[in-house]
Amino acid sequence: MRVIYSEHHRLRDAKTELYGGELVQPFERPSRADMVIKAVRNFGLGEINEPASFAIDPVLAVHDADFVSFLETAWDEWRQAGYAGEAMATVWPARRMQCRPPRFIEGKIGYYALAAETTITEGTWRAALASKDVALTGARGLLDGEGGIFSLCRPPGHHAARDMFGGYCFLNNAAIAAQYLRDQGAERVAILDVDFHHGNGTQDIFYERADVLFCSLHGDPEDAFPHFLGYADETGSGAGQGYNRNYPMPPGTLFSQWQEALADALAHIGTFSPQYLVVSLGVDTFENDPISFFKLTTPDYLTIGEMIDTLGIPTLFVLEGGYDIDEVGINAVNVLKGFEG
Ligand code: Q9C
Ligand code: ZN
Repeated sequence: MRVIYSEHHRLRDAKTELYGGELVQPFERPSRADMVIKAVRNFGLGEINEPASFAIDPVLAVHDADFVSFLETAWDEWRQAGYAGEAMATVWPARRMQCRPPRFIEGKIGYYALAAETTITEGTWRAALASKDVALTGARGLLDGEGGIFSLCRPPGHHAARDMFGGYCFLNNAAIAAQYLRDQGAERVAILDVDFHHGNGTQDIFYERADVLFCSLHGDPEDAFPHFLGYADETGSGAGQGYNRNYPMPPGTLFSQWQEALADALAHIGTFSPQYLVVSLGVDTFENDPISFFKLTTPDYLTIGEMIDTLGIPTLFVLEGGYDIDEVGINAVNVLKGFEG
């Protein structure tokens, strides 16, 4: 399986994340991608290619233009305001307040942020642009006839909504790739999100659409980030009714239960019969993940890949989360091994 990877991910190297009331070293850090590419090389998964550069159009096909301009200039505006730290949201348009972006960066960042943990730093925008190029280059490969591709995206994307960043995400790589596949002629595309967290951004982008099916397995929002989306009764709206499926699961969930949810999602995807499948591949479902509460083990990831492969659909794997630095590479590559197996 071909792997798309860019060293530009290093430009996203935040020093701070607001966690448990403290500023800590971010869980989403460059060494994650180092471990994944190392595991790819050790296993000999396939050729590793640099991404092509795409125009901004495929980004604007899923994200609002004002949001994209915000991301582009946020760091400069923050610095111009004279702040010493990384750009971080501290105020939001809460209930019964005006929901519109104000002029000053402090308010603007709150308008476009869905959470406070994710800072914007000097290289963040360039890294996010490279990450979506990694996803789009993978999508291009599927269109050219490849059966499976791994886009080693960093920063991740599935929490980024049409007009919101957060949860370590800025541009929704999986959504951008799925929309690109549609725009290049595919009639139906499915997105399977196996990251521990609900893919709220991807759900948001496709919620009213019947041409892109979204299925997400994740920690119950009652207990897990992003807390305010991801319930089982969110099934799509308008034309999209029935084309969104959530599988929230409780703390301590073992692979036996998780696997049943995956089997159900795969059966649903099979019925939908998409031309392409995009997998939001997070491995923060791992038993030793520092911020999550499922109990998957390293060999379980092989089984996940094997199960996805039974669909027989050309598949783009897009890296999302996974924060146990020592195991993130082995676990991610196990899914791909299982798929190729
Ligand atoms: N108590 C991704 O995996 N904070 N994002 C969680 C836990 C945010 C995760 C706090 C987690 C975002 C792509
Ligand atoms: Zn996650």
